[in-house]
Amino acid sequence: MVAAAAFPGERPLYLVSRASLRARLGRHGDRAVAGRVTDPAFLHEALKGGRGPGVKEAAPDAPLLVLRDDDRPMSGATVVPLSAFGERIIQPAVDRAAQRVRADRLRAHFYDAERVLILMQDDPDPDAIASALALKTLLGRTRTSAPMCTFGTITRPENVAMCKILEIEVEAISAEDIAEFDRVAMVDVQPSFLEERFERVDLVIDHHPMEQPIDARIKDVRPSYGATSTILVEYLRAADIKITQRLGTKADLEAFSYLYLLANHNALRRIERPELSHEALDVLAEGLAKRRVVQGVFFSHLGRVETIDLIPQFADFGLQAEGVQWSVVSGVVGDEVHVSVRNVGYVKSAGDVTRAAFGDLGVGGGHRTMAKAIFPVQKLGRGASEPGGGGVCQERIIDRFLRALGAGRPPEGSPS
Ligand SMILES: [Mn+2]
Repeated sequence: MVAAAAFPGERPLYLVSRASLRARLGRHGDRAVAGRVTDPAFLHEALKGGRGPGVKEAAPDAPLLVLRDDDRPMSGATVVPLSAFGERIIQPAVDRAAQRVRADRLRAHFYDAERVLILMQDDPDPDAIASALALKTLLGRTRTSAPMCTFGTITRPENVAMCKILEIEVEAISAEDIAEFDRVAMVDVQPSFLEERFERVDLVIDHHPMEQPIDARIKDVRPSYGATSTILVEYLRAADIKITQRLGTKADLEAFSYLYLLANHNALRRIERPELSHEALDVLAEGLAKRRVVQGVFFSHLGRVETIDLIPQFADFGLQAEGVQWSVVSGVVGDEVHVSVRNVGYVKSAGDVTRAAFGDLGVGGGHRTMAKAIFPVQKLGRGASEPGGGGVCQERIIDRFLRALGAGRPPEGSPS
């Protein structure tokens, strides 16, 4: 099949190889000519004979669109393979249909529940809160029938402030409270990430890689997604009509949109953090240039820094490097080395590894994903505390950290 038209929006003239197809197109009101579509003489004749002003005047410069089984090029024509219809039209439609089924199934599962527990991790972040809010909306629930809960508490002041502004209530509960709910849903977290044990989990929606198999009635874990709230957006879209009709309040959806933006674009970082001075930028530029990535660990020693804040800030940043699971950033403040450690969350505990690596030199420890060590710079050995000893510091920190991680250190010069 070949279609020709002169201008955008103009109806095409179909050049087809079978008379039956021409008849069918004709019955639908389309213009069609049958013949040998690969024969230049036929094309020439067909375009000249084409009724309608556009084609006649434009021939033989009329644009040709060829639709066929393969995408072999054809001179003077744009070829559209039939498979493109599958990729661009059928596949997205199938995805939407599948998502709608998932959303319906999820809502049916919670339909007759008296009280639903929507559980987040111990220190809920904007992604978790947005996801919980989206789920509450999707289920058409209120604060009372589906409270958003955590076993911990929101610690970051900007997250606390944000909840206040958006009038979002996050309840702190304990393990005993689980019994008061007849359904349990987890967002942005998985049962194995929590210390509390559950008799039954109804739903897990998360984007973190699975540490252990998840025992839940419904699970939707997509590690390729940057945020759990992005998964929830698909659910909300799939259930769109019903939501606007009788579910979720406008305020909830507005708060969700705002949080979703934060979770996905990290806009908060820009708002919450002061501007970097030019001196600080120079320090960061050098730290970036001297970075070492060894076995999935981003190392950078910043040398002398004026503000301690720069070290954890840069450690957060290091974790964004491609293929990196750990970020270890150090700097010298006064006569002490400060080391900030971050990890992606599904590896060994940052606190344990940091303590093992530097605990004997001073203090070291922290949480699962964030840790810190502080010790006198002389403790890193000869040369470390002298001017220009940054390289020595870097090397010793790398050695100690990789040993504690159990990764060992590859011989000099081998690819990292
Ligand atoms: Mn998340």
